[in-house]
Amino acid sequence: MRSSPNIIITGTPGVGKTTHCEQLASSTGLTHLNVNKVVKERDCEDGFDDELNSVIVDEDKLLDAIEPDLEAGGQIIDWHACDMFPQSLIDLVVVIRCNSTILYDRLKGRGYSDKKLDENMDAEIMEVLLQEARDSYDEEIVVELQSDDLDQIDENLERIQTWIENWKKDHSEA
Ligand code: DAT
Repeated sequence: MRSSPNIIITGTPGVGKTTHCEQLASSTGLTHLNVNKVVKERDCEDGFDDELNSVIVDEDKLLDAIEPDLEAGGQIIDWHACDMFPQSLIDLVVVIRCNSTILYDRLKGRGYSDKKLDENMDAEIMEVLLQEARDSYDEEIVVELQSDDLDQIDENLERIQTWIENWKKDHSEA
């Protein structure tokens, strides 16, 4: 039994996942599980996609690496995919969304190649991550939150913090 929930914060690159995760971790004491870092540190790479200029992840290795942490609970998973995590270990899935003009500027600012930029813009416009979340988890635990400006970050963090407090109350009474 987990005494603290596991939360996935997912979405297209650039929407604000890491920004949300870092602030949530510092305000709640939960752990920011940055999957990018785990992949590098725990040797979960399975080659490199030259066209997309990004690492290919060995998902089995990644799961093996983080499963004990998920079983312990209190993890905020920061990753641009969500369908690989076992349903039984996930309590909330937050899909962060961003207006496409704003997202374009953020990704351009990161120096993404045109191909990578196009792929990510298409993914956001086609709601790929939202669909993946809805296909992979019960609809009651999937929440879509907008992250175009700083006020929305504050609103989102407040909502998630309240949800965490309620989850902990509900699960301490059992
Ligand atoms: P991700 O982890 O999804 O790739 P990020 O947290 O690194 O995204 O954010 C990308 C950039 O956009 C970063 O410079 C912070 C900025 N940003 C994110 N969410 C924002 C928001 N709601 N308002 C203003 N800037 C935001």
